[in-house]
Amino acid sequence: MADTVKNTATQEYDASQIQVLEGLEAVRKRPGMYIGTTSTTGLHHLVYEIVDNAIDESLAGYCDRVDVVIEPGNIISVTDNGRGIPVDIQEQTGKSALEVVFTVLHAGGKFGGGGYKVSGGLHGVGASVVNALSEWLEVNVHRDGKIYAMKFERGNISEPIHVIGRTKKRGTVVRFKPDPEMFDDTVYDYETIHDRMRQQAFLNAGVTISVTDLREGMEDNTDVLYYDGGIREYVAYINSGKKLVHEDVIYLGGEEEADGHITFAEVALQYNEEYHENIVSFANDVKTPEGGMHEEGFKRALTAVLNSYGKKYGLIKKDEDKLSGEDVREGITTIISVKLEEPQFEGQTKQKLGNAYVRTLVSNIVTDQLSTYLEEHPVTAKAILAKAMLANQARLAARKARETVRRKTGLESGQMPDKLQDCNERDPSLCEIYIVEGDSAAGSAIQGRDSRFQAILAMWGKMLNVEKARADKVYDNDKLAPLIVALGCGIGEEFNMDKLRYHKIIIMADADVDGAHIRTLLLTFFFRYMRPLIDNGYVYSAVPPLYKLTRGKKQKVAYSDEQRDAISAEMREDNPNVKVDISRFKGLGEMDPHELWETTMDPEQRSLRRITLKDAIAADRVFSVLMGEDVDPRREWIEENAKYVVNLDI
Ligand code: 28G
Repeated sequence: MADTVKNTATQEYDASQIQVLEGLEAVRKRPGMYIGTTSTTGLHHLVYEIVDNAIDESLAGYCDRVDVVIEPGNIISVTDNGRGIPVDIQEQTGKSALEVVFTVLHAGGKFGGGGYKVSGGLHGVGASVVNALSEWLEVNVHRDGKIYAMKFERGNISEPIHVIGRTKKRGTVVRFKPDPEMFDDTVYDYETIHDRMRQQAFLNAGVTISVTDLREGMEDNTDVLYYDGGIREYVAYINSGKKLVHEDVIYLGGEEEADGHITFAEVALQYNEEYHENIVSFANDVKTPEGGMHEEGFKRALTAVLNSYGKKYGLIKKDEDKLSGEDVREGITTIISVKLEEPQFEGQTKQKLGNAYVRTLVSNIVTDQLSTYLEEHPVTAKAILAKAMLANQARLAARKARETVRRKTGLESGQMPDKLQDCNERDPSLCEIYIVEGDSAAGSAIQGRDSRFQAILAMWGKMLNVEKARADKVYDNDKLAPLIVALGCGIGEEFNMDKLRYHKIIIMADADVDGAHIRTLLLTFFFRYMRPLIDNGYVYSAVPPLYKLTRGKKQKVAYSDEQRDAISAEMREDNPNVKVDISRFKGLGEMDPHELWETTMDPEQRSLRRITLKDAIAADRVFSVLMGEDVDPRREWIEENAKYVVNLDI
C-alpha cells in the first residue's frame, strides 16, 4: 500500500518534470541568451539575480536584511529575513511556489500587492536561470515555525521539498555552486560583489546588506552596508574628497498613483568644483546608462528652475545670458532613482527607460521641490547660480579659444602637426595611430612601422592635468592640440565621430610607473573630452614584451613572467642543461625598430588591449585620486596601483 502511494507520487512527479526540464535545458544549451555571457560577468550575475529577489521582498516591505557569503569553493549563500517563499501546493499547478520559482523560466511577476517587481540587470530571468546554471542549488525556507528544504542538481530536483527542522525565524536561504561546465571561470571576486551590494544598499535605504568572504586568505573581505540616507549618501560618497560648491546634498522625491499603479521617483544632487557632469540613473535598481525619461525630466526641470531663479533675483539679466543645460550641469553629481511597476527598457542595449509619464513625474517633483529648496537656502542657491554662470562664460571663452586654435594649428586647413608622422591610407577604418611617449621610442616606432596604415604621434613630457582644466585651456594646450588635430574629430560639444581619422588609437607607453601616468592622463582626456572613442572601443593600449629569451640563434619574447617560464622550459626541452639567456626589456626606447615592429606593432603578432570604461563612477574616482592637486598622494597611489592602471581594462 505504502509502495503504491509512493509510486504514484513518483510518476506524477516525473510527468510534471518533463516540461520543467525542457525549460531549464534551454538555459543550459544557450546560457548566453539568458545571462548575456558565460564570462566572469555572467558568473557574478547569478549572485545579483538571487539578491534581487531578496531586495524585491524588502521593497514589498517584509525584509530589511540580506546576507551574502562567498564560501570556500566559490559557493554563494544568500539569506534574507523576508516572509520566506511560500511552500504550500498551489491548486492550478500542483506545485509549491518554491518549486515554481526555481524551475519555471521567468517565474515571478509582481510580488504581493502593489509592490514593484524589480528585475536585475537581466530583467527578471530569475532564480530558475541561476538554478539551471548551478552544479547544485539548495534553498531553505523558514516559515510558519518550520524549516523547509529543497535541493536541485543542474536544475533538476534532487530532493523534493521536505521539513528539516523547527525555527522561530522567517526568511529564505539560497546556496548554490555555479556549474564549471557552464562558466569559463568560477572564481568570485569579492570587490565586484561588494561594489554591487553597496550600490543596492544606497538605492534601498534602510536595508542592511552584509558581504562576507570565507575563502582561505580572504579574511579581510567583509563589510556591512547600510545607508539610512539612501541616494543622499550615494551622492556624498561619489563627491567625497572633492571640493564642494555647497555642503548639503539636495534631496527631492515623491510618488504618484494612477490606475492603481504607483510610481516612485527620487533625486539627490550636489555640485562639486569640477567641470564635468556625473548623472547616474536607475529604474527599479537597474542602472540605465543610456538615460531615458527620468533623466530627461530631471534635466529639463533643472535648467528651467535655475534660469527662473536667476531671472527672479536679477542674476540673469539679458536673454543671451540664459543658462544652457550644459551650464547648469557643470560639476553636478546626481543620482536619479525611479521605481515603477512596468518599466520599459528601450534602446540598443535595453538600458534606457521608455515610460513617458516618468518624465512628467520627475520634472514636476524637481520643479516644485528644487524651487522651494532654493528659496529656503539662498546661500546654496547663489553658489550654484554663480557656478553655472561661470560655466556659461567659460563656454563663450572656449568658443573664442577654439577659433584661435583653429587658426594657430590649422585645424581647418587640414594641415597636420609636425609631431605626427601620418600614414598613406585615408580610410579611417583601416588606419591606426600610435601615441608614443618619449623620443627614442617614437624614433623606433617611426622606422619600424608599416607606413601604409600606421601613423605615429610623439608626445613628450608631462601633460596638462585635464581634471583641473576647462575646455578653453585644453584647446590651447601645446601637448594636446597636436593630438586633437591629428585625430580630427574635435572635442567636447564639437566632437564629431565622422571626422575621426583613425579607428585604432593605440597608446604605447612603458609598463612602468611613468608609462602608467601618461596612459592615465590620456585616458582621462579621452574620457572627459572624447568619450565616444572609449564607448566605441577605438582606444587601445599596446602590450610591449617584458623579456627576451635567446638560445643560440633562436630568439623569443615573453609578455609575462608565466610566459617567460613556459618559453624557457620549451626552449630547453630537448636539452635540459642548455643555456637560455633571459634579458629584460627595460623600455620601449631600448628596442630597435625591427624588434618594436615584431613584438608590439605587427598586427599579425602583437596583442592589443582594448580600453573599456564600464563604470563612469568607478573611473571618475580613479581619475580623481590620480589627478588631485596634491602630488605626493597621487604618486603614492600610482605606485601602489601601477599594475591596475596598466591593466585598466581588467
Ligand atoms: C535568500 C535569497 C533570495 C524571496 C519571497 C517571498 C515571497 C515570494 C519570495 O513569493 C511567489 C508569486 C506571486 C505570491 C510572497 C512570501 C507572498 C507571501 C512571498 C528570495 C507568491 C513568490 N509570502 N522571498 N517569493 N509569489 N526571497 N531571496 O528569493 O504571488 S523570493
